[in-house]
Amino acid sequence: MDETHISRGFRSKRQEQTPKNRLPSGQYVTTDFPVLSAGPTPQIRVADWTFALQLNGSLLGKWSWDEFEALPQTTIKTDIHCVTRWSKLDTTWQGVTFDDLLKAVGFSEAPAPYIMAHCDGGYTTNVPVADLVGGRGMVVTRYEGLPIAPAHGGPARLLVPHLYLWKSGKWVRRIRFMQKDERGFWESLGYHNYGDPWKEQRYDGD
Ligand SMILES: Nc1nc2c(c(=O)[nH]1)N[C@H]1C(S)=C(S)[C@@H](COP(=O)(O)O)O[C@H]1N2
Ligand SMILES: [Mo]
Repeated sequence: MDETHISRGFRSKRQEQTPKNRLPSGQYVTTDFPVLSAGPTPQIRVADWTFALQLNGSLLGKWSWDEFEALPQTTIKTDIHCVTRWSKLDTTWQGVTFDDLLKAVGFSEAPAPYIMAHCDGGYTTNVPVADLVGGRGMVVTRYEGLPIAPAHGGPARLLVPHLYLWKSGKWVRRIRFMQKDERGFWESLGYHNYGDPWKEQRYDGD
């Protein structure tokens, strides 16, 4: 049996076996990893990379690459869902949970109910803190055990897998706490403010 035959058989079998309750409505399963970026891929050297947590213009914490790598590491396997309708099952990511970031700056709970993620290139996205705590959000630095490719957000991206993937800002450099919710890049351009794939919250008003 040739390899193409095996992999094709494997793929269709796998799609058949995808439980309905694992795929939000309007989504299909893909085995490749499309790249969706609103602008060019920035080339970021880890030697120049820093990551910061901010509140009202003041710095809560800032890490160099080596300092960030020394934070507690968590690995998760999760499905991801893009608003353009592809879903990818069982992706494995490693990085630092939002909970561990808070702990690292001495907070037992978040100082405000919303955050804006600020990314290299100017992309922004807003997320409620409730969707990041309890292990639900991370800043990840490895995909399938390897450094994340630049096109997919390397060296570090936000990962909020239970929301549409536009919330998972690539090249994240700064998370800013906000007392009042503000809209990020796509949220200001007609996409849903929250983006729950299980409720098909694709566009404003869904
Ligand atoms: N900085 C940044 N992050 C981003 C984007 C972007 O354009 N810039 N696109 C978002 C969108 S719309 C999606 S669907 C995912 C795509 O991630 P991927 O390219 O790794 O598949 O990244 C999100 N994060
Ligand atoms: Mo997207």
